[in-house]
Amino acid sequence: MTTVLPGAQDAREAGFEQAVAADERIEPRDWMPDAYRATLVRQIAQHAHSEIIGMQPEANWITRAPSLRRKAILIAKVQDEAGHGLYLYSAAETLGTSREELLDKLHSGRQKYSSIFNYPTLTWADVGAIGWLVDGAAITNQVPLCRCSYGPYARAMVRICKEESFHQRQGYELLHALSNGTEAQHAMAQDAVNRWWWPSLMMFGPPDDQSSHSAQSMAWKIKRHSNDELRQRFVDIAVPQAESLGLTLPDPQLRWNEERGHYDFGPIDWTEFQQVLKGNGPCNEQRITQRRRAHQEGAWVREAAAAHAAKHSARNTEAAA
Ligand code: BYC
Repeated sequence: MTTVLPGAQDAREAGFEQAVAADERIEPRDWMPDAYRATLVRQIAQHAHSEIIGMQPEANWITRAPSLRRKAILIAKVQDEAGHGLYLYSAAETLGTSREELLDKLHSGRQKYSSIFNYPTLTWADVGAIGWLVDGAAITNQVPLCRCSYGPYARAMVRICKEESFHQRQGYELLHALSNGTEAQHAMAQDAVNRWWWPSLMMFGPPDDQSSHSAQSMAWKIKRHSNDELRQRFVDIAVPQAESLGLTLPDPQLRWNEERGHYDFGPIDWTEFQQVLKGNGPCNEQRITQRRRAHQEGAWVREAAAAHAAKHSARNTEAAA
């Protein structure tokens, strides 16, 4: 048992607070408060789960992509999301948890994933709307996480953001092609934007006055901006982009507010958000069932990889001896 000398705990806590205040990174070996660790595990795990569950709605269109070029791009994008999940599970593991434990919590409903992935992808244009709006919202939320106080999470976010930015552009380009195509293609793009706009705004989390974790997470510099600030930033970016796409956003109250220097927008249906979080969204059941099945069917791959690694490690030990 480690004996903590009187005052040592206070000194470690003060060191942590000083490092955060000075914008230094907290690294896995550094002392950190239990609640800071728990908050990071919760957020990083939820983020990792979102990446791998997020593969499902888009993978739905791989076999039906309209051209070889579009198919290759979509396969690469879905594969990138799996990669993001891996970086994030690795970052969470540096906090003393394991990937098995986190996946178990996802599969048993004890940890969440983003609300956005509980909506269906009904047409090919949804692939474009996800890229433009969902990845666009993700980047707006995630770029500040590159400056998060926890080193491994911040570093994982740098690469993720670079890839998300490419994803956002492919979505924009796809929608641009549809919007400027035939009348039916334009209508398909507009319908997808109508369905994805409001759920994308919900991705930023509840309004600030209902966000249970924001104040503490901002004090610890895990989060750098509040949910409402980032949501507003996203709206301000999306409105002119929609105009140049030739598409409208489904909000009659959307208008530029000269005084605030921002776009005003209509009320978000937070009842719908809460319902999706409770498991009652259009696709919650389908997503988690598919995730559990994929995990079960992948058991032999994990076993084979572990056996391969054990064989190599034994060979290396033998060679070293
Ligand atoms: N969905 O106190 P709050 C992506 C929960 S993008 C579900 O504000 P916090 C991708 C929240 O967990 C998506 N749950 O929380 C893109 C908390 O519940 P618990 C993933 C949500 O953590 C394209 C409660 O509501 N991005 O991966 O301070 C393709 C109160 O909220 C949501 C990230 O995860 C939601 N939308 O702020 C593929 C980014 N919003 O835990 C993949 C990292 C809130 O107390 N995460 N809740 O039971 C964050 O930045 C923050 O965690 C959030 C929420 C802004 C999302």
